[in-house]
Amino acid sequence: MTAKPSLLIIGNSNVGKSSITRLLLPSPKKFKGKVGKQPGSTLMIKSIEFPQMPYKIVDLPGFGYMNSSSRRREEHIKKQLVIHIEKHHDEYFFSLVVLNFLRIEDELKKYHLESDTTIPLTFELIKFLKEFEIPLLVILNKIDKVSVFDKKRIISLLINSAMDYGLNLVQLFDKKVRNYEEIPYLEFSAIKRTNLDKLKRAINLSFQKVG
Ligand SMILES: Nc1nc2c(ncn2[C@@H]2O[C@H](COP(=O)(O)OP(=O)(O)OP(=O)(O)O)[C@@H](O)[C@H]2O)c(=O)[nH]1
Ligand SMILES: [Mg+2]
Repeated sequence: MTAKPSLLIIGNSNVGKSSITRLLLPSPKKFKGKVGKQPGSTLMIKSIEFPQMPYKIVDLPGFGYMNSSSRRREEHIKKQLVIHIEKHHDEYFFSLVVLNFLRIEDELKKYHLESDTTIPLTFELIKFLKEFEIPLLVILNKIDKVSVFDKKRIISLLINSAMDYGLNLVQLFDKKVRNYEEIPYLEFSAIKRTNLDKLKRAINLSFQKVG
């Protein structure tokens, strides 16, 4: 491989993708990030590259919530993400599926617990990345905003729901030997930098496998 491999950062709008991207850069000050969501339906996918960084980062624009974008546009954005990944999956050595901790419960309620015909987007995304054999880490971001009690409850709910879709979520670095079928997750806070060391370690381990 001549070009640098890429790290994919994917998730809904406002979950903290750009904040996490910033934490991974050698000189975050040079990174302007994306200023808000463009109301247009064109999806800008652009990678971030630094000479000191052995990989590129693709911080995908978030596909949003119904109130901020129309359903049709959202479908359009999703379709473009799918096309992008289908076309570029070879370039990705690792992906971070970022979730906003505060929204997990609502998503599961709406699309899993109270509906038999839908699949939560998070699980759809995980299955999709797995299909293309892109290793992934689920980041449960904004952990600073929940109590220890809620944290445990929501994580259990997430793990149990994922199981219903054949997805086996396990805490990152919980076990020595990791089965390919297991999907690691990491409690995280971009604001407090909680578990940033673990995140970097996971990325580096994955990078070493391709480098
Ligand atoms: N409390 C808390 N807030 C966070 C955390 N991470 C990000 N935020 C805030 O969440 C908001 C959205 O963060 P971004 O990094 O812009 O989110 P994004 O996923 O890149 O959003 P889009 O580009 O619109 O898809 C900002 O106000 C951040 O400061 C976190 O760990 N804890
Ligand atoms: Mg962003």
